[in-house]
Amino acid sequence: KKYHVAIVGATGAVGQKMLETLEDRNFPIETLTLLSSKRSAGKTVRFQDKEITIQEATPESFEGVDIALFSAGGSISKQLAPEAVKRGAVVVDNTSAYRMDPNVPLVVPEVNEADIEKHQGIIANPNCSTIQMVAALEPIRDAYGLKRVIVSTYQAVSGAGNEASDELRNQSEAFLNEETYTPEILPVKGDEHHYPIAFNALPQIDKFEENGYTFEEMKMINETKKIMHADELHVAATCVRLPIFTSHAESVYIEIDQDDVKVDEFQSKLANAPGLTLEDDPANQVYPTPLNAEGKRDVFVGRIRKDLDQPNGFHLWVVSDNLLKGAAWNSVQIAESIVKNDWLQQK
Ligand code: 11C
Repeated sequence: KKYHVAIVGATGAVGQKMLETLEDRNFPIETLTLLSSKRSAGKTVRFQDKEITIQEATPESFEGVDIALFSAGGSISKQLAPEAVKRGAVVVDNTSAYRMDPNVPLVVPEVNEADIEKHQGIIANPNCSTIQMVAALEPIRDAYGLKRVIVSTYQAVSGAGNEASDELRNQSEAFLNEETYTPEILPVKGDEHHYPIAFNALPQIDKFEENGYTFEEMKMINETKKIMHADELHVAATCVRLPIFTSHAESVYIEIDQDDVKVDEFQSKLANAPGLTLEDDPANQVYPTPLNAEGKRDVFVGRIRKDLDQPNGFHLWVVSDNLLKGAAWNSVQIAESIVKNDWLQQK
């Protein structure tokens, strides 16, 4: 069986990776409809040796669509995802619009694939930095229980879209040429102040909330609890943007429910888990890096150490391509699960 698939936001950083991933995975597509804002409509894109013209997304665009992958910003999802559902499509939404809605499953297939079945038309794809962390935590939680997570992130600019990547490239050139430049996008497009990202580190991703955490940090906290079905888990996050084009890295400190777990046991749980690659051999300087993870679908884990004071504490370093497992690949994985399990209809 083949399906009518639509991508909303086909020209964006994630939309482009969705196209590549559907092609790489040979997803069973009968018809592919590419949708965007009015501004990008009319452009053409190559898919499996065919030129496809991008159309402006309207409610009627979803007539006959089976699966719609949305990645065009929260307001477009709010406006058009219900229209797609009304017309019989299942929506996999890669924005934060519906993630915390109790009627919407928030899914990382390695952690909670079964939640997809309960969908009422929309399934949410989590935030990129959350996805790679929970994929690494799940085998540990499953084996030893999990009490606390404290994460600091080292995030790539492509998380903020193609224009943030352009800003890093242009600023870096200007900086090296000793030319002046005016930051315009980062840390957050539309916020009051902008700071250089080239040769810098910005401890702000998304806007600040009243509690002093940024929205990105609150996404990591709230989404982790929802995906892992663990309201009682303690999670704290500090999210930082670095001058990296692709792949987020994370330093994660965790406390498990057991005191006597050895590092090699812990490593073997991660080495055998789906979607994870263990790269952890300090004697030979083997550990994950963002450049190495780029273009790969797995989540890479290394630098695993026991805390020196806390008997149930471990430190790990988690790296993944933010546009693939963090976005496009996780969405396509959800779509593959829907098709494989025949979960297109709402229960
Ligand atoms: C970033 N994590 O790196 C963000 C991008 O909620 O899907 C992903 C935004 C989201 O800026």
